Amino acid sequence: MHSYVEQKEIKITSLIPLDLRSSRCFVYHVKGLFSKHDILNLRSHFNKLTAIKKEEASLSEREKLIVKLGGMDNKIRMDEMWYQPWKTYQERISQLFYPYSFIAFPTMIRHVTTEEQLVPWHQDISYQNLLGARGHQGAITCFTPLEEEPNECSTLEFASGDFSELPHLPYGDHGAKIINCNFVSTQSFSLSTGDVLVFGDMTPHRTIPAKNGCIDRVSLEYRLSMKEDMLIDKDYFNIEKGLFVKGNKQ
Ligand SMILES: O=C(O)CCC(=O)C(=O)O
Ligand SMILES: [Fe+2]
Repeated sequence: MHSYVEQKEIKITSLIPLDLRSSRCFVYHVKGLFSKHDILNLRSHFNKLTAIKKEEASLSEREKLIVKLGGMDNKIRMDEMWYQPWKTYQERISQLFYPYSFIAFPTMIRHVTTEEQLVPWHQDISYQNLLGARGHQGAITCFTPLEEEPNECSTLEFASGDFSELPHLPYGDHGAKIINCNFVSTQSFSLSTGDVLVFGDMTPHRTIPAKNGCIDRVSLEYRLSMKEDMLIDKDYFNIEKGLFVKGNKQ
């Protein structure tokens, strides 16, 4: 039983799998999970894809809301390039995350630019619950900034403690916000390019601006599940094999 949110810095040279199953409330700062080159390459890709603004009218209502919150339209999200960093250190990464081997496809790509887009205190399980039968239980998130200086951009803040599911209410355009968020202690991390934050679906977190007040940030949110939690007919990227697959849960 964990009585606190784990705050551990893990070096990628470790081949010991992260302890991801004993609690759904943890956060790890994994240093150098991805190659800096891959991450900056993805950032250039992002810049190219977003250089031409898409006509709002061609988007579905769901896409419009995602875009309003800083997310990207489906065409950009469907690009398989976003999974490339997982292939470079494939073997050691898949050992580190085992048995979380399936990343939901497509992934969330977020460009936070305004205060309204700062995500309020929440647990990811509450967003998964909003998806009903198409939501995942027990998924873990791998927050990955596509930035050269992540500490000069908005980041995530985490509540310390061991929490079960907390009551949420909708907040502005955001689907869920923890009602009582007077947390006793919180923590944030100093990230370098290629570092990620890995956390459970019960870990309370929110977006905060950088120390210098800057909000602007591009990041990816990979959500990983175990084989038994995959949804039927949903697409995933299998990190052990480096291939896209369909979920086959009955
Ligand atoms: O990118 C952000 O600021 C919020 C991300 C988040 O809540 C998540 O990845 O679960
Ligand atoms: Fe979240």
